[in-house]
Amino acid sequence: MPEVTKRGAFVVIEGLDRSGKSTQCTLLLEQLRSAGVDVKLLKVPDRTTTIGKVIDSYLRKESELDDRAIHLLFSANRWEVASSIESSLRAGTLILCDRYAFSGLAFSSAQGLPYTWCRAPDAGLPAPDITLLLDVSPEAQAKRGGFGAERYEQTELQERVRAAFERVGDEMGGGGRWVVVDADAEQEAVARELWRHVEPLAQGTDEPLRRLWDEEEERRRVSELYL
Ligand code: Z5A
Ligand code: MG
Repeated sequence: MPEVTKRGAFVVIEGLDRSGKSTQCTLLLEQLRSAGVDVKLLKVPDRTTTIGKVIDSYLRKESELDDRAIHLLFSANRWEVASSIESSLRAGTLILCDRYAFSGLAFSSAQGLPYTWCRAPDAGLPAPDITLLLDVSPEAQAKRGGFGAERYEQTELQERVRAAFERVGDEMGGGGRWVVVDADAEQEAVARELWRHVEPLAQGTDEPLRRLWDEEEERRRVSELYL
């Protein structure tokens, strides 16, 4: 009998600005490493690639771009790492990702782009085994220091992004693949809650690697054909 080996799990941390994603990713990385887990931390946008540099300049308001053009660049920035995510997972490495396609969907749809249009370029990307959404209230967000000078760092837009994340969560449904975590809590409490969800995946998973939004698209296509 061939030996059955598990693939690494794909864990995504999502949330609004200043919800503590990067802080929690660093804590999770340390905790996973001390548990002997082979883990790689990614962050999107990755501002170091050629596409990432264009995104960085746009976010820092050094250049202007059409809303659809920047959305597609954010997506392309994820496709740049898609095959390496997949090969790392197959090699047994746990991938921890600071933001992912859900940020693209939430931020662009909150700015008025059609929801299904926003989702389309990311369909087919490796799907996370679990997405932990750090839900921060506007009050707690405001206490975490003033917004920086970057684009999107405005209260009214953040409120629309929060509503858009709720829609994404509803669409992702139950089944434990989308988990909302109270990010108003103290850092240590948030870290404990994240660990409770990540620990069961730390040693890998037998689940096949899914593709983002493909199954749903397929169901819709079939129902359109036959109904
Ligand atoms: N964007 C997009 O439009 N489309 C896309 O497809 C993608 C992104 C992927 C830049 O993202 C922008 O790109 C972002 C979305 C958009 N715009 N906004 N808004 P980014 O990921 O590069 O942004 P960032 O610079 O890393 O900021 P951030 O991710 O929003 O922050 P964070 O990582 O969530 O928070 P933090 O750096 O961990 O913590 C913030 C502060 O709060 C810090 O002082 C901590 O010490 C403090 N903190 C953290 N946790 C706590 C708790 N629990 N209590 C109290 N204080 C805390
Ligand atoms: Mg961050």
